[in-house]
Amino acid sequence: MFIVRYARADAPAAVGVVPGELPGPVHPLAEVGSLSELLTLPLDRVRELTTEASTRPAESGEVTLLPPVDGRTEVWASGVTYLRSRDARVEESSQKDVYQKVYEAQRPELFFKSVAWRVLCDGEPIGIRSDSELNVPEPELAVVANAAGEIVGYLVCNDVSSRTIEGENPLYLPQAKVYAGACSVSAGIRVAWDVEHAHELGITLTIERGGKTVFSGETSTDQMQRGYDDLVSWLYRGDHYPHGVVLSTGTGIIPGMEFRLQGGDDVRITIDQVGSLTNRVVVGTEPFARLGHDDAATSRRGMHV
Ligand code: DO4
Ligand code: MG
Repeated sequence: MFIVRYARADAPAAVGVVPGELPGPVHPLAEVGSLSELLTLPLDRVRELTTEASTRPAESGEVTLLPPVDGRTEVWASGVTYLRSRDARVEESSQKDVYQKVYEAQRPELFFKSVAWRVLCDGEPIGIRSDSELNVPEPELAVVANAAGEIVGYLVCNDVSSRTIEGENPLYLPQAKVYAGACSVSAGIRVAWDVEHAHELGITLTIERGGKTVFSGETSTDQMQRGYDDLVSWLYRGDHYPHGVVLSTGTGIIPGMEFRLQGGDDVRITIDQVGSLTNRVVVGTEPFARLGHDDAATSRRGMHV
């Protein structure tokens, strides 16, 4: 089962569940007005409400799936959780030492990634900065935790990043990670109780240019050297997240230094049991100027069901 946020014609965004695979019929979860409200609740209650919702009739008209992050829920990310990520940073950075140290340290690297209203969804464009030459998608499993820090479910996340900017100086990390179009997630939260062996999920990344594959790679979450609950607990040491949080768990696939993501590239990420995420790359801030001006989100080009 997936928990989704969706729009219908002339109606505000609503929360629902898709009992089977995505895209599929959406059953309304009318007890809550937003996903961030759902994430205020304990895991048992979320499970009860979503299971009940799945037995009710589905929406009859066409709906558009929206990014499953809203309100005051923030997106955070962790870094250098896979050996491949450590090695890639050491190669790109002028300050190699910091990446070696953080890979081995008890305290993980955690950074803020996005407010909810800037998050993009399956089918929407993602962005690269016009002042950065070397950019990559970062295919990552994200956990969705509630206010109590319990893992409610999982998303596919693309932590789109500038290697040029972070490589120049690690203090530029926020500019390399937080900019227009840098955060995209799959259209539905796969509920945690449906996912078997969450630490053994296959992840793939494919990048197509003009219909041809220019990069493909794969890994598994079994290559990650930290636990999901551990990452969440480090985040919750520093603050309260009353409307829950999305925490992306780091990338294990990074193309070589010669690879440059370009406008028009199609990036597709899949994670076993969790879903898929496809976005076309655009350059600069202009394509994202609409975000924040359409709060009802009905004009967004997400996935139609
Ligand atoms: O500081 C580096 C960021 C690392 C990252 O985003 C990752 O490993 O996924
Ligand atoms: Mg990352």
